[in-house]
Amino acid sequence: MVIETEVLVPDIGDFAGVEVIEVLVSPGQLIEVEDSLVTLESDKATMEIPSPHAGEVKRVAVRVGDKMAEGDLLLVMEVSQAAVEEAPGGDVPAPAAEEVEAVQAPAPAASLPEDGRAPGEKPPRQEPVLFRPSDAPPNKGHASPSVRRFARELGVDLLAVRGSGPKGRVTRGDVQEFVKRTLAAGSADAAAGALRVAALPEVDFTRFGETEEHPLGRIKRISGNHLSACWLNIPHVTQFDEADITALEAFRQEQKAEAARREIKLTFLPFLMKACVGALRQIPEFNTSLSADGERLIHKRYFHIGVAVDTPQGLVVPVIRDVDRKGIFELAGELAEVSSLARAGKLSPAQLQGGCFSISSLGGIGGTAFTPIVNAPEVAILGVSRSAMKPVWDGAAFAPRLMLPLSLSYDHRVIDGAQAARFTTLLATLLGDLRHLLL
Ligand code: CAO
Repeated sequence: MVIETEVLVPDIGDFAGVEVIEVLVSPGQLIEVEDSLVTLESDKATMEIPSPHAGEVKRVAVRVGDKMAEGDLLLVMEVSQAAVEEAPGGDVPAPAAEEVEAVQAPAPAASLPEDGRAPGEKPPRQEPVLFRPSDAPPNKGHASPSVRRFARELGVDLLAVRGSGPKGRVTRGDVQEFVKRTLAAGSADAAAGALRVAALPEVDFTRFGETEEHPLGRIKRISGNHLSACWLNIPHVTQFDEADITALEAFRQEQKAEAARREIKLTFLPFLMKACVGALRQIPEFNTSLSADGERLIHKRYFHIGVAVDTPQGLVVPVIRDVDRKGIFELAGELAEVSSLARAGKLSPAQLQGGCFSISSLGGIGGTAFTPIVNAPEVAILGVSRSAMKPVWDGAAFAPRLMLPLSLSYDHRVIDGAQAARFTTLLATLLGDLRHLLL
């Protein structure tokens, strides 16, 4: 037989005027024993009032913001008489359909800790947090136990959810909305093939002292985006080595007079470009690009080398074409021309495209090694630092040798570590004795 019964606020300890912060059921809803009906919050604790019966909610007698005490009416339910008889502390109501029996809900786990545990109850198993965007607003993560449980089930970090309830409290709807938004953003990112990366927090530097703001230049903004994309998309490894360029440097010095006659400044870079082409020929994996879907490797039959140029506006990488077909003086002349065009901001888009492999030389400035970022869609880049005279063991004695530090960064999806070590070893051999280029 079905009867109506009242559910009252049970013994909630020495609290009166405890605020209703959530009503978790509505008329017509079918609920089970122990389902949470409302959430009450005192100064010290948040507690949920569980249902003493299974049945249908007929009328809800409270609203958010009401102040409650033990014995106050929460709601009226329609339940089976047998269920009421079995309820703890429940009187047997009269069988009249209209008759309403007051049944106290079982006492809630009084003074629940903020995470919704009953005193003495083991902490809940921590579900992995799946949704925690870095750009989440600062939030204290206040929420009722049922919302906490709900968030835990979905793997949502409450600190990341903006609360729309009173005093910024996170409601069940907030969690649902958050998951919806996160999934939508995630699928948009996935469609765009993007990674979700933590954004850095905005800092008010004026708190620490006087500051001045300048907008980032166009080149810095463009190259910044490109560098970030390369750095995030490519699994980088950097192989370090040293090349003995004692003989090469002597040769360069010998050629300086001829270069001057041609009104060319002969630096070390054209030799390096030639040596790189020699290595690209012998280890062709370095002269490739990975297709956008990552399924195919495109081998190039041409040798265009990008050279990083430091300009007042920022880094640019003009490309010198067909390095394999040009002589050292021609390359030196072209290098001087593109670097001065770059510094004047006058390079054409065509001069910035089509590179197979890049060189970033900081040797004129200093340093012993660095880890350059692969300039996609290329698969490797050579960093060069300042050469230095070092004692090198020749098998019998230490000899003073001019050693050039090499830092080769490569895309590990395309190139294995062994190939990279072979490449720098080969490069060192070629730079050690340019006659090897003829072989
Ligand atoms: N070790 C020792 N000395 C070196 C050297 C090295 N590895 N590389 C260059 N030098 C010397 C040159 O020989 C030259 O000396 P001399 O006048 O006595 O011959 C002097 O340093 C200056 O060279 P340079 O820098 O004018 O010329 P370059 O051909 O070596 O380089 C260019 C040209 C355009 C690459 C360079 O000017 C430049 O812009 N470098 C910076 C690149 C950069 O910013 N890379 C970082 C990018 S972020 O990854």
